[in-house]
Amino acid sequence: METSVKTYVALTGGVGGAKLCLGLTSLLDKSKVSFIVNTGDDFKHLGLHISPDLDTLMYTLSGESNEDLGWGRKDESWNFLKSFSRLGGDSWFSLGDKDLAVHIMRDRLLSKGLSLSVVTTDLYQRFGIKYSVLPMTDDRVATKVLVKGKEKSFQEYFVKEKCGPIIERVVYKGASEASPSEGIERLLSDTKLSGIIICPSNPFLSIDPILSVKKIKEKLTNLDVPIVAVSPIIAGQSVKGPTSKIMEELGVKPSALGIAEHYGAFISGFVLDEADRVLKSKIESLGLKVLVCNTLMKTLDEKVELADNVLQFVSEL
Ligand code: FO1
Repeated sequence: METSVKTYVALTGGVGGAKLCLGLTSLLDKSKVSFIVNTGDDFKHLGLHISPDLDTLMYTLSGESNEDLGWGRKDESWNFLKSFSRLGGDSWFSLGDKDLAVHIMRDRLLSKGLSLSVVTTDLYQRFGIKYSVLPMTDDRVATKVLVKGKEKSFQEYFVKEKCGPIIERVVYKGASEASPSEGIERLLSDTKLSGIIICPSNPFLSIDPILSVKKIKEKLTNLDVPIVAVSPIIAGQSVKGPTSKIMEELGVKPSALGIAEHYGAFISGFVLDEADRVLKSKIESLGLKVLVCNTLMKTLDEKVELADNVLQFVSEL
């Protein structure tokens, strides 16, 4: 496949998205693929700025991710958390010792007045990652869920309450005032840009927060390149996390079809798993081109294979 004069941008958040990003980086060098990452999950904990999705991608691309947990760092120790908890400290959000070092470093850099984009580039370089990875905004956008008419902070719902409460709506606080982070305009104005890949991340918790930044959505909508989304749902089940549960609660079909309908005309192509082949014609009837392939990325080979299939699909649109 000819990719020498083409560049791609992937939108991602969470572990499923990071897996496809790893596949993409195995095929494309740093001049050909860049990443825009959800920061709606960011919050302050123990006085530190935590950016879960930026860190999940950073740990994944650097081979540092804790694959058992799906977040945090491999070979982690928990001395801080245990000692802190013994002193009566808050321990519902588990900060490992190695992970904590990253949050402290991020916080120190941010407190010097540097933007989240600059700090992210700095941290990624310290992890040996040369790819361009941009938080969706340098402003504060906070994902909140509405439970019994009341807004709840995302991490409280997701981690403390293990996604138990039934949610009525998801809102992105601050989105209307937020601007795209430094660098996004340049990335999306690249004349070599040949496709946008929406990773198999939760649309409501990971992708919509990115699209809630008006200028990002506008810019993407007006681009003349294919936008392809990969389903995070296989056979009606989330590969990881609460996507299908949330979809049901929000009145959206918990299936690849529901995901395709959700993105609708914003995308031009949709990738779904072999297990969902029966949905192909229904999704095509939405006016989308459809690729059916294996989307379950258990091994590195499967991540690379899916990335390759997606790039091929984009080039044919
Ligand atoms: N997820 C959990 O389910 N439990 C945790 O204790 C937890 C700690 C944690 C610490 C740092 C970090 O960057 C992420 C962490 N996550 C934890 C994951 C995270 O809250 C969510 O998976 C994402 O926000 C959803 O993409």
